[in-house]
Amino acid sequence: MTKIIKKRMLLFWPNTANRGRIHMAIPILSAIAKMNGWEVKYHDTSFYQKGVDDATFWREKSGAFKPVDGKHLTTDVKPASQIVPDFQEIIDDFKPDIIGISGMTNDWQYLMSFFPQVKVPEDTVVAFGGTHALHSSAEILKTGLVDITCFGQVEYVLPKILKKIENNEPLDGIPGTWVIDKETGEPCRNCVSPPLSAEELWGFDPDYSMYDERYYTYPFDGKVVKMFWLETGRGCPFSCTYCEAPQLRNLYKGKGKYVISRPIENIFSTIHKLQEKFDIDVFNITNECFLSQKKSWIREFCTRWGKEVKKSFLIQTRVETADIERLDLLRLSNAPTIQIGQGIESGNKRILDLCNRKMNIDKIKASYKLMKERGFRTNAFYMMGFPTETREEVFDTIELCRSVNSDIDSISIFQPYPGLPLTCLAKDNGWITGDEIFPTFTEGSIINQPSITAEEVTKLWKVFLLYAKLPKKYWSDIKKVEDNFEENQDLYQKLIDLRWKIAERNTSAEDPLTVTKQVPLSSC
Ligand code: B12
Ligand code: SF4
Repeated sequence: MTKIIKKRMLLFWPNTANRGRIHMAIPILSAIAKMNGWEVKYHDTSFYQKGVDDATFWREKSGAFKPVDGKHLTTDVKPASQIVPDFQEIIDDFKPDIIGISGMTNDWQYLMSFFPQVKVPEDTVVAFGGTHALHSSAEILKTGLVDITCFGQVEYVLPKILKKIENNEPLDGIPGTWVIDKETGEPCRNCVSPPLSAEELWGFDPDYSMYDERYYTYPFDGKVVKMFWLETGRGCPFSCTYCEAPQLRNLYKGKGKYVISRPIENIFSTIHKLQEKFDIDVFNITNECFLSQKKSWIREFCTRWGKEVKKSFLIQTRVETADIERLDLLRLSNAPTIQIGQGIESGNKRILDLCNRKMNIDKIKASYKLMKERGFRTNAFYMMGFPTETREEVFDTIELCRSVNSDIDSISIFQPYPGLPLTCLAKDNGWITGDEIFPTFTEGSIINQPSITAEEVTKLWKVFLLYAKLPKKYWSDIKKVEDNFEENQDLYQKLIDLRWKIAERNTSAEDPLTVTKQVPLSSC
């Protein structure tokens, strides 16, 4: 019997964090479905107990984020045992024709801890998309729990999937997807979908109607602010060996442009609608390398921001793009605070080369000096626990972190995600099996290598910022905490408190959210 299609889509995000966040892809998927006449419902696991302290907790505890009074944390959290019954109830009540799930690798692994217990009706399509589908679609389909996966740009793919469901047609043959081949019973990859132009990708406003303030209340510089993630471009022109961005770009190699800036008009149309509803304080801009975009685009974006938005914003970029001319273009935005984050990753030349960073340590130092002189708030991203890395090399990174002295620092433990060049290095040497469950960047290492053990990396991560921020006379105390973390909690807390006292003395008393340090502008 032919199924009667009610055109209902349930979107689901197995969020591994113990807090809400605006997901970049969900509002896009929702808008596309609604534009195609579908009814949409959204559900996620943000407010269920995970049993694991999440990244925000650890970043506060380890001295990376200035502690705030806890108001940003959601207290109304349901027990983990409610995840399956709640999800089941939504499916039974809403009766979706399709369940669309988005996930990175961690999200997928978490999903597998409860999704097999959820009873999905035989005729409901389960679609999975997001980073994990890029390289692991065959494994995903082999679980028998997913009917179709999507890799690359969904803006082309989703309307085609929905149309096939409406017409009760089989889901095979859609570019940008994997399905199980009916004849062989094996996962089958279709060709990549044609790359879309900026106008096609952002030809509509994402749908944020599913979010309440729990999703955008965030700690920022010791305060609680309304922070919203905003996409202003997609793709990165660089090829670091620990990152998936090059894989996405290579997907479209020879077929068209993947590194692409969002049309300015569309960005501001979205911002104005967002401000009417949410009145955001800080925009966290998602663009892998903001200042690598064309100068004319940056100038127009910042000029309009200065006239129409005037709110604080955060960007990420690379050392080689943060030159005086581009930094001064940012000033056109009249933003109270502009935070610039750069991936530094390592203070050791061998490790930087292993990561294919093509970066010079003196230039990194000069770049942070320049950004500070010109009044920007800085964030520096470091990583540790790379394959072949030694303790001495991690200490080169600690020394660089001391001398860069960024306003905030994010230290992450390298995770060997599927398909990355550095993952192959670890696997080829037998330091991972490839079947491990991935911790977050703040939980621990899973690489069992001779140069530094996983346990040593995890212990050193917890005190990295103490080594980097405190005078060296405290290093023997820090080593005590490193060697026996559990039994030295009081000492740890004292050292963390001291870290913030020293930071206060080193920085100005000005409120970074309301005061912009005035710096002379060059000739832009
Ligand atoms: C921005 C970003 C973040 C932001 C997220 C901002 C936000 N509010 O969503 C922040 C900083 C919070 C973040 C956190 C993390 N991130 Co991150 N992040 C990125 C980044 C740079 C861009 C992702 C993005 O939003 N792109 C824009 C959206 C629109 O694109 P998209 O997600 O690819 O979705 C498209 C398609 O995949 C598809 N699609 C997506 N979902 C679905 C679902 C269905 C059903 C369908 C059909 C299609 C579909 O449609 C979308 C539109 O075309 C990527 C690198 C990259 N270039 O992808 C890393 C990346 C995704 N992050 C990564 C990781 C590991 C993390 C962390 C887990 C790190 C950690 N702390 O341990 C955390 C997650 C913490 C958590 N659980 O909340 C890894 C993932 C690796 C992997 N194999 O899983 C990446 C790839 C970076 C890397 N290391 O290479 N991240
Ligand atoms: S510059 Fe950043 S986004 Fe680009 S490849 Fe390197 S780590 Fe990934």
